[in-house]
Amino acid sequence: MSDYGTRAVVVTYPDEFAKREIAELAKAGGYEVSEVITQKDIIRSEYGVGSGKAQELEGLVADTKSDTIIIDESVTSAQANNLSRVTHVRVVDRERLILNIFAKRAVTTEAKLQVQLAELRYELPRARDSVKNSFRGEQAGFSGMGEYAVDVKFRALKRQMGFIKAKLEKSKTARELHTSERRKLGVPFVSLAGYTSSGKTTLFNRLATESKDISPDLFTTLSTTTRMVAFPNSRRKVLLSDTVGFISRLPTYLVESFRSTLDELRFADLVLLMIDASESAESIEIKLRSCRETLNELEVDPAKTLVVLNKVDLLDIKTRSKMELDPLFKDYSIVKASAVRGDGLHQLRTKILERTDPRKLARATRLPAPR
Ligand SMILES: Nc1nc2c(ncn2[C@@H]2O[C@H](COP(=O)(O)OP(=O)(O)OP(=O)(O)O)[C@@H](O)[C@H]2O)c(=O)[nH]1
Ligand SMILES: [Mg+2]
Repeated sequence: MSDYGTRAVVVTYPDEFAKREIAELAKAGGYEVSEVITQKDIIRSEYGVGSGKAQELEGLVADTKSDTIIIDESVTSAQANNLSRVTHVRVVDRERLILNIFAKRAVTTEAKLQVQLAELRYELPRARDSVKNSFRGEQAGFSGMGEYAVDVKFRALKRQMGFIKAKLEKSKTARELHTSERRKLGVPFVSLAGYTSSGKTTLFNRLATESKDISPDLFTTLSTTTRMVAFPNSRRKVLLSDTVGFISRLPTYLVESFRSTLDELRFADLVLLMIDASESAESIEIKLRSCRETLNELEVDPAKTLVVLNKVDLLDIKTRSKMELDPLFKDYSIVKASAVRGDGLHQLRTKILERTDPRKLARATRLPAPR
């Protein structure tokens, strides 16, 4: 059976942001969403959802002729199997769904390896259950042979992980060499960061005169592209990188698996944090918090960020700014822009030059890092 279904019933938390986001993730995973239902907590022991909800799901799946249930949470394989047994369809959790999207989108060798590593990390804590399942019916208890088989599976997964990590290490070394060569040129590094679909690649294409893929789908970009960017009326240049986007509740191991790609952010002299300003204030707040968390996890110094409030062509920027955006971003240095229409690009270029001025950067590296 393929990993991709066609019609899915989605179970998520009862808030608008969660409902919208999981529906978009499902779409990016190749599913048509037949129904979205909500549940306050999705971490019950037997099925993830409560047993009443599991019964309800059985009927819903049949009525809507769905072949998959997507649970917007990370569940154990035992919970997924239990729910699958009651409802007679495949159960996919949030992490599995994100991994499927990543697997589908990975093009470069490095991205493919990173996805494989993340898959193994996903599987490791579930190995015990999956072995147990394969022993189901063969013996009453789960000891002796069962425990031995778990051990074998664990060791096999660990070995595979070691193998992939070694391969990734090689590409990391090559990348670092490349980076240090570029450092010697004395060209500042600027990296794009932000939530998936905030418009990073659209801005990258504009600034670097490139034509990388953009789309309203989540996780269009999975690998890093770096280009030398020139500025009108200035002899200075910067290296600009576009990379994979963030999402809320991104599992730590996924960030870890993409570490070599995301490390670009840590070494950047300036991080352009893209925000889709056309969304509701509530969404913007959640996404900003989630981006900050991921950047912290990657040890990116907050002082290096410049927020780009993108997609201003879609809103009445004056009213929104005063009422909602300015208070939300009072602690940040911001530029309002439209990567599609071109608004704010002059100001953005000026700020990039200002913030990456070699004299300023040299002074910053002499100062102790802020705590
Ligand atoms: N109206 C409007 N749409 C924009 C703007 N910038 C980007 N978009 C649209 O937003 C969608 C996402 O743009 P991308 O550039 O692919 O976003 P991304 O941040 O690179 O997304 P991932 O690679 O998936 O992380 C596309 O449909 C773009 O056309 C903008 O300034 N205005
Ligand atoms: Mg992109």
